[in-house]
Amino acid sequence: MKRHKYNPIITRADIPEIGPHLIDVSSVFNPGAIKFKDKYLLMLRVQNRGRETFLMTAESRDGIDFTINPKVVHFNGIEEVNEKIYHVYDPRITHIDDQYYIMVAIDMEDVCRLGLARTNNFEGYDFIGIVSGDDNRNGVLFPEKIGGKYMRLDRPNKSRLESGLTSGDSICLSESDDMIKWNTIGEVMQGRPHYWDERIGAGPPPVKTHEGWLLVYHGIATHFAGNNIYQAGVALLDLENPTVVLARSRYNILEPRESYELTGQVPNVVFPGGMIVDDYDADQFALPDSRALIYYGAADTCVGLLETKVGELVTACYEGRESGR
Ligand code: BMA
Repeated sequence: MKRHKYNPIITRADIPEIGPHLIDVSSVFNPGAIKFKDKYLLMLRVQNRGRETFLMTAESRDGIDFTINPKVVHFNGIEEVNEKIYHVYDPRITHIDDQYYIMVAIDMEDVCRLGLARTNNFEGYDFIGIVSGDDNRNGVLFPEKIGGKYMRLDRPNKSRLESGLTSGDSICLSESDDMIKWNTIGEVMQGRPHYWDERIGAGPPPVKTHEGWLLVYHGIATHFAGNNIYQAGVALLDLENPTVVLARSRYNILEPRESYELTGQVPNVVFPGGMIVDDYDADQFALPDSRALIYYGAADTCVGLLETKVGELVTACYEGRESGR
């Protein structure tokens, strides 16, 4: 994984001022990413000085140099949700057929749920609904149906931490016919106690390769006095049955090391939410030699970019295995 030399590629100074709420904002982080009409598009989580959350988009021709669109994303219909919504954040974008789906975490009273919105132009957005009942986050849709069903990875928040916040240590697979009602099929991966990924959650939506579904995920190492270190790793899931993990990185592929990752609103965080692969074959399998760009939030403060190749990520899944591949 190579950090881009222009990192952090987006900081709060890049956010255009939009009165009255977005003036001299505090932070921009945890973007979703997708290719849209030959452009690289990010959906950014922007936080103002009132600790209020906004989503904004940014576009680029090369995936590196982004221009932020000076308007706030609104999901039409979200106002019909009957409960108080505090924050809509951490968007993950998946292209399925002719639509782009945006899965978000939504903070409500004492609970975080998944919400889903749809667009075909990144100008207007329809809110599809709240799509998880239980306390859940880190939802990502697969880019195609498997066995005739829509599929997603999610991360039920099963443990309540001392801070009162909830978190989780397993990524699950759910299926749906309509993207609204989801049934959990099973557990995909658990956190590995004592190692770098004690608690886990999916990162960007999985990428199809001939070796399996390539999943970049985040892992949290819990340390003394609540110091959590957010890192990134990678795994390969079976193409037909993604509850089966074919390989999983023993080592992280990214950990906080640079000053903008170590210091900020939440120190020691790298949080990948978007991955753009340039080249696919005719059956929509990512090519091993293709460039892969991974966008991540750094310290809940700014946006970083990593560059690698699909094949290198696949290799990282097997690295450190005693018996080799
Ligand atoms: C997670 C999410 C992310 C955030 C991370 C570190 O639980 O809230 O949005 O980046 O914590 O604060």
